[in-house]
Amino acid sequence: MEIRNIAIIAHVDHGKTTLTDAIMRQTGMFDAGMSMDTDALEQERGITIYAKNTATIYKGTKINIVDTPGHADFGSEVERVLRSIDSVLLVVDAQEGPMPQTRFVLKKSLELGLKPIVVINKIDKPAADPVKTEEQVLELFMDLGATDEQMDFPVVYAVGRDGVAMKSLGDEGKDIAPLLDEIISSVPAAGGNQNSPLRAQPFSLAYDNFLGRLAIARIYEGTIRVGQDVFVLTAEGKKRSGKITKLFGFKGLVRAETEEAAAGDIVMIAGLPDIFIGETICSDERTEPLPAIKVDEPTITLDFLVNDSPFAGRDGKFLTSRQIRERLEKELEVNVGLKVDFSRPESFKVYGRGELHIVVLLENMRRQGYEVQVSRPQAITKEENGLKMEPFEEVVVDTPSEFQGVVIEKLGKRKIVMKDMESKESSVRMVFEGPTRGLLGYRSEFTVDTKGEGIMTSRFVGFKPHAGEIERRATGSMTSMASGKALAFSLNNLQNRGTLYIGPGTEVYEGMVIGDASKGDEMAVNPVKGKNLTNMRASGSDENIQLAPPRLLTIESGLELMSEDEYLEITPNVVRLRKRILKEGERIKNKRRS
Ligand SMILES: Nc1nc2c(ncn2[C@@H]2O[C@H](COP(=O)(O)OP(=O)(O)OP(=O)(O)O)[C@@H](O)[C@H]2O)c(=O)[nH]1
Ligand SMILES: [Mg+2]
Repeated sequence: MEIRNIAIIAHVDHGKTTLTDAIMRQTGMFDAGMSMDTDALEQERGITIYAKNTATIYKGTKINIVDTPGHADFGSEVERVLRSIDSVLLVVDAQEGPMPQTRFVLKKSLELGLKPIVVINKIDKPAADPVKTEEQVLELFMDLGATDEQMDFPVVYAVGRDGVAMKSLGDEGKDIAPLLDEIISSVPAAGGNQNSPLRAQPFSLAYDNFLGRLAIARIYEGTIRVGQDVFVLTAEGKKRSGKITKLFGFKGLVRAETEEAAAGDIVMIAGLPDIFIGETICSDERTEPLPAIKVDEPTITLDFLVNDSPFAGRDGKFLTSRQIRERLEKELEVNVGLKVDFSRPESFKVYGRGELHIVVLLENMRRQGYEVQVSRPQAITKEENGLKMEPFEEVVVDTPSEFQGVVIEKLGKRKIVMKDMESKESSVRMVFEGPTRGLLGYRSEFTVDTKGEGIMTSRFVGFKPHAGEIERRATGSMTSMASGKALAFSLNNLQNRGTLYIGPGTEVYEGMVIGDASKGDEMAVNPVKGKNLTNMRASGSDENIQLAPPRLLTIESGLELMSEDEYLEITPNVVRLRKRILKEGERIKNKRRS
């Protein structure tokens, strides 16, 4: 059977998964309601986190599809996938037009010599302008130095949500067939000599409790079989041997066990417990290894510690250092961008590709019953030729024009400078560049400053010379000096002095941070203090107290808000911020000492 290998790429939310789902449904692989976004966290957040493989059969041709995540934190995963397929569907929202991640994934595709199929999607949106979007896409191709052949890309128009695609804008949309036909006719058939010795290369990893680590690999030459003895070659010229114990193809959402697979196909391989991205699996040890696949370096780091707050163990199942260690080791089996330093006994240093990358790991851990506390994320620095280097990001901001000033000012203070600006009617798009360090902790402030109307995306662009000191906004914490249940009476007095993270009835402990102090000073407060009796008679009951809704902490906002001398305590049900040193007296002494 002929094979086509494609990836679906786009900016976040432009409709990749919806389109993939429609293809799978209409080719009989999915029942109604099934989606590629199978992960609980993906469903909750409405975004794709993990690139996923699937396949379908259309008019007698097998189409292997990789649905990729659009969020920039997962961009390196997309890059790896692109190495292993033959064409991409570049999906562009007809209302938003090309966005930063559109540019990034297109650039990578063009560099790899791929010839994309452009899908102008969501043409049903009220302000959709498919013609203009197509022009912008063409400009983007030119900008990125596309070859003449790449510039001559086929275009398909779609309403992915309704499962319809059209070759021309005037056509009646009936089903997704026009897109599938385009894939069959313009994506080159996956080639490779099936009779040559085997050469395959993993581009993604998976894990199975019984089978251990699994490699998702593209077969470039030859045939792979269950029971086959193979060699694994690394780019550095190292060699190991192994045996294939199981093979799976993809079919809708299930993995379909198979005995053998041949050049051109994408399969999941079991039996190679220490296999890694980019290695070459081959049958003849004299084989030339395939060009390595680069795995991007981490950009931020933070410590994972055993939760030692007074409330530790209240709702988690897994608390110990050993349990956390084992969980992290398991994560490393599949999470390619992640690194962990286990060398210190009291805490594990975790390195990741961005805030969301870390948030997803923590969110998954708490759902699985873990408790952990973490330190404030920091950008990684390194030395290069005697120069101190740090990660830089490109930041793209779309905001109503009235907020332009405050955004430029705040980012400027964080050493993030504007490179480009483009005004539209009442909004403006600005492009900035600056250190990741400056961006950490800014997102929630941005949301407030732009009254929730601003959109900010950022993408790692590389390590650059250290940008110098950044003065952090002086936020103080309101820290509880007592333990007990917070009372509306005392919260009422405190809410004028900052933003509270807790509401009445919340149990607090000494050293727990219950809010931020707007004046910027550290405040020790007593949220459990009730009023005395004479007062109560005089001023009526608690019911009269009007409290503003608290700003409940999430893992994301907690990581942003926390200070250097704090930990974020994460349990299955609660996220709390706390001082590293719980007792106020000791904190003050410690501060004096340092
Ligand atoms: N109006 C309209 N909305 C659509 C269409 N296709 C998808 N959507 C909506 O757009 C949102 C994002 O769709 P997804 O398919 O999850 O987008 P995605 O590109 O996979 O997103 P990420 O994987 O997170 O980058 C969802 O709310 C969809 O219902 C469409 O054709 N028209
Ligand atoms: Mg998606």
